[in-house]
Amino acid sequence: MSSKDLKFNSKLIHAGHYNDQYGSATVPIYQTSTFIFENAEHGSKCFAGEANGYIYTRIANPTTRALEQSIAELENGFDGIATSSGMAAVTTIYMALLGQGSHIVSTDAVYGPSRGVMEDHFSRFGVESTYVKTANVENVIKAIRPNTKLLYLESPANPTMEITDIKECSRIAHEKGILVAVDNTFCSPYLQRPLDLGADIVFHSLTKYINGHADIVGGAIVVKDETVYKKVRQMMVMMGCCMDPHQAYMVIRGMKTLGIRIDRSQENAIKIADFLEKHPKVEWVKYPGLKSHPQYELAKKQMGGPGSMISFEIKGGLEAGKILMDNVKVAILAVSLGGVETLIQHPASMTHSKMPKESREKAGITDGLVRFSVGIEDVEDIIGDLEQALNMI
Ligand code: LCS
Repeated sequence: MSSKDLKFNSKLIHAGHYNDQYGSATVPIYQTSTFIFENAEHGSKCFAGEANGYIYTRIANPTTRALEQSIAELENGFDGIATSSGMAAVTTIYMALLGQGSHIVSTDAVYGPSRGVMEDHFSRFGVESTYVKTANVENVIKAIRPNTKLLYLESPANPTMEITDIKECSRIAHEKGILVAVDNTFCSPYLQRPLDLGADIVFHSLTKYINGHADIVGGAIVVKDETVYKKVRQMMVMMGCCMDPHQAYMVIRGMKTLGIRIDRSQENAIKIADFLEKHPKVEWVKYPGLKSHPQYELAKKQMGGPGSMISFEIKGGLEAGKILMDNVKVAILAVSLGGVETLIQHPASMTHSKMPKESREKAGITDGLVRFSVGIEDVEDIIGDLEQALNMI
């Protein structure tokens, strides 16, 4: 039976399996930089693409290929490309699809550096960019120019939790011949599959849910169409931001439990969001599973579940937020997200601190916003921890 016929959790276990000569039950780590050719003729044929065979690990490696193929299968794409980090995935997409005189339209509240590298660096090479609230489709329509080549969406957005209608945005972009790329880091393919909704490219910081154990950084891109895939893959190889085989092994291992980890952290997050929303010291909570979320209905339609990322603000703004962050004992005060451990951080002074204050405020990243990545601990412990820290305010 092909793993393509299996359901999602079974695919996590069986997709992309590499059959080695010893019958290894797991994907072996091919920790090599280069591969031996059978003879000179075989070497030249490998380079010409006329023979099967690995050449050099920056180009491809069996361990990394196993990961790429399994993520491609989970996202229902043509094929995958693993990268050294999530940011390497982001910059590879920009480099492959944009150039001097071209324009990108993007969600304003994206992960800080995904926007920073465009506004501070790609702009030096003549790439134009417009950042809007893509949660309102009208803003996307208005931002499109004749030279727009890419619509870049992050949904839910980091850290505002705003949701963009991927299906409708893809329809609009395709009418104008614009490609659509979606950062699916907050959901993973377990909760959202952008290619099925019409997007052309989906990508991840594997550092987060897919690996899930806060022990590696990594990225992946999955492309729907073969021609675009080849363009993006070639760019990754040229930029040299390949994933190391050991890193790929760690992700393959972590990924097996993606479904059960998300089920558990999401179950916790639903209870925590409810607790926070009812707490007298909390000003507001943004969580796609709460009826108060502005795109609650869209989230229900587009995502398989609300996930386990929560943003909230304490009454008293940043000063009160700092007391909370300094007093939690179960939650860890650290950036990153999507791991088995609960993390708390402050975007305005941490992950999004390089973003100009004005852009931050326009994007809804207020100084008082606290971001909470819910882990798989016992929910009573996380709520008890929040309760005692909130009592310190
Ligand atoms: N996309 C999203 C949505 C992210 O949250 C991150 C990292 C990246 C891309 C980049 O991935 P990386 O290169 O770090 O693997 N987000 C982080 C965050 O919110 N806190 O620390 C890193």
